[in-house]
Amino acid sequence: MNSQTPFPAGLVDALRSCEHLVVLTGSGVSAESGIPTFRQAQTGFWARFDPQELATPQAFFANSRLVWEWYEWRRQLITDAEPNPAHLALVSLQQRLPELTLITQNVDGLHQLAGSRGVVELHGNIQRTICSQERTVIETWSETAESPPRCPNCQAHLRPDVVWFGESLPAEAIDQAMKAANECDLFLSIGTSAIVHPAASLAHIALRQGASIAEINTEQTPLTPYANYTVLGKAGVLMPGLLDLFQ
Ligand code: BJW
Repeated sequence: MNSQTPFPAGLVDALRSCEHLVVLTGSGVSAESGIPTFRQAQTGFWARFDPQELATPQAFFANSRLVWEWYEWRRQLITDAEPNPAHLALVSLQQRLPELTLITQNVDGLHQLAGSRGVVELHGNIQRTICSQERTVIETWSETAESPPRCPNCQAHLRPDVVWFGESLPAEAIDQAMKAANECDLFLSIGTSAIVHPAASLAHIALRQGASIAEINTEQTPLTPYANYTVLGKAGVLMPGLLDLFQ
């Protein structure tokens, strides 16, 4: 451990010498932008619902209005949010390390807003809307008193273009993510509870092919016992500090 910083010297060396870095982010990376993490207690009216029970096709089928309105509420929080120092540090890291693959489970688009390139979105994007039947992206629709609104082509309900439990991830995104995990020499997991698969399996793919694993989180996770380096703390504080050491 370097006495001046929370970062183990080995992590800084691994970052300096790595040829292909994979970064996997979860909702903790956006916490300091004011967006509640997925499993953190929601606020106000939404505090009474379990997010894990709302983010399912079954919930949408049973109560599409409730699920749509939950996403409307979250979409508004995200629209009002700005990238934080962790998002910005990842942009700078990519400028210094072009062989960086940024994979995110987040649906908030804040990495792209910060300026990260080639972001692999595993769980979709809350700002896109699709037809729940045809699965095509719908740009405009008539606002009526009905919620959710209807697809202008087939009248089915519209839904957010996100991946719910039990649904497949976008094939291109998961293929890209698995390829990167198979080829990287350092895998950095930031702000994810590491419990949702297949995203959580990516670090294990990297581990099996010989990559080092590093983790930044405010808490230990199921990945911690496998990680070569774990740094506990807030991503928005730690990531700029890590970047400073990587000059
Ligand atoms: C900070 C911080 C700060 C806070 N700084 N850190 C294998 C084993 C077991 C189960 C399965 C398996 N394979 C598939 C499954 C089933 C299922 C699954 O994984 N279930 C688990 C719950 C066990 N997976 C699926 O269904 C996936 N589909 C699939 O695999 O298809 C094939 C298949 C189907 C059926 C059966 C088998 C196979 C789809 C998963 C889709 C996940 N979708 C969601 C919702 C997206 C839309 C939305 O946002 O509403 O994605 S669920 C939710 O979890 C969301 C997140 O992206 C994802 C991960 O959550 P995340 O980001 O880690 O958030 P939190 O809140 O959990 O953690 C935040 C972390 O940040 C914490 O650790 C904090 O400590 C930390 N933190 N502040 C740093 N400032």
